[in-house]
Amino acid sequence: MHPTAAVPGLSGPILSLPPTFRWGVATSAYQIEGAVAEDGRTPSIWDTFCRVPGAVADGDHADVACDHYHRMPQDVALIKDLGVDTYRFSVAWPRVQPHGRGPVNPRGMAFYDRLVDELLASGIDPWVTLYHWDLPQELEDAGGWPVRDTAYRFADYSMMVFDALSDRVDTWFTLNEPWCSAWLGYVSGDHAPGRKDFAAGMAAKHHLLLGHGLATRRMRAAAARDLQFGIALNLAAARPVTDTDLDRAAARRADGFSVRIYLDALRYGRYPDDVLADLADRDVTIPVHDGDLETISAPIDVLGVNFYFGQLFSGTDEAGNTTGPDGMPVVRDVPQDVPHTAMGWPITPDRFTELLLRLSQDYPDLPIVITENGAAFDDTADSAGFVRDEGRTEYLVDHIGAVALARQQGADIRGFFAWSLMDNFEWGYGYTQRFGIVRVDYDTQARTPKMSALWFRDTIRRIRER
Ligand code: IFM
Repeated sequence: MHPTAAVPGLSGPILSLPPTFRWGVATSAYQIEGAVAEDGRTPSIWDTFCRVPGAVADGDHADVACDHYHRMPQDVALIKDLGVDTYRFSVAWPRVQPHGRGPVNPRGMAFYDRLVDELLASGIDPWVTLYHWDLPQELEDAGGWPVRDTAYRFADYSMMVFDALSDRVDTWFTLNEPWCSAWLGYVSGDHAPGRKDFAAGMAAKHHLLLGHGLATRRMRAAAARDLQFGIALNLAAARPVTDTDLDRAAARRADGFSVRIYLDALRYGRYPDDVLADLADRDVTIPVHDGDLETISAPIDVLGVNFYFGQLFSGTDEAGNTTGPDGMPVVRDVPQDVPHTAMGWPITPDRFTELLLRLSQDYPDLPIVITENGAAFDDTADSAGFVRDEGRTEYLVDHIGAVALARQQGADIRGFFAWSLMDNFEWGYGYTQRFGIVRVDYDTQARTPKMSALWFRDTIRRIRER
């Protein structure tokens, strides 16, 4: 840790967080591991997508990324130095079950076995995410998430990991941000596998949730001790830009496709009527079989909330049209006059509090953990590699404060995980965006905690000591 960096003090609502509050850092396999062709790993959809010209900024890929696969013990030591109690990582499906079906790959699984042991030996709780977007390419070749069988393949794979690690891992998240897998992967085509097919995206969404339900049921039934199961969702905080009927309808549609289509299914075993009606207007139906929604709504113990920004929606485009080129109602994300991160994302901590309170009201009796929150900024490192990342630090101060405010108003929020432990491969943005609280020098693979990491460490310590 940089010894001399002056970091902002601790004040405001953050001080109300209890000493028992859980603190962690999060990563995902494809974004940090590298070693994409080692020990029997096969290509995932992201390995393939990265080779598509123009798909990823600068033609980047994650063949090496942060080289975490080879530097894992040092990275665990880094996590320990941050003083967090938990590390949330994901398992690479093509590493542990290279063909997406069939037997376990013992060499791939051994990596996660060692990681879990290293974490526990360092006093850090391992929290596993089973799927953070790296579908084995062979399963995509067989149709990917739009195909029902993929849900069953996911449940089998989940059990494989569960059998290997559940003697030591207490908390299991099935999917990370299924909205991204379905929408960015199959509707907009911005993420792997890069398809642009609305109906396929809706089928993918349903099969992702079905896979979650199948895996959750099977893991819970097999659990030999008390474990926690959950899912991590990126939830839009959608508000109309004005109070007109048109803008309110646009916000309702955005909310329906990003929040309620997931949480109504997961909590109440139903898809919202208004979303089904919107889909019917497009001649799209969700391929629901008898019993699917019951499976999807298998009880969970924790909701992971990933939050980055809130949005304002308008029902008219910039020219004033109310229907788009596809003949569908306009749902326009309106630029906001607030500071933005390097991703161009508006900084809206108040919307975080608003979202958390809304979740507690609409989906009560479900403990929440903030499984991701953080920001990319254009970092400048000094000659020692230290980054005085005031913007990121301020972002964390404001967003952890927003969480504390929601808690004070009754939301049951149990922990906060910074995204991300270290700079990493930011999907379509390649290495152009840095989300880490620890800097990675990609030439040398040196890791240097930034000012935000020091602030995070000091905050955790002070809250625990109170
Ligand atoms: O880097 C991603 C992560 O993989 C999923 N949630 C959002 C982060 C920032 O874009």
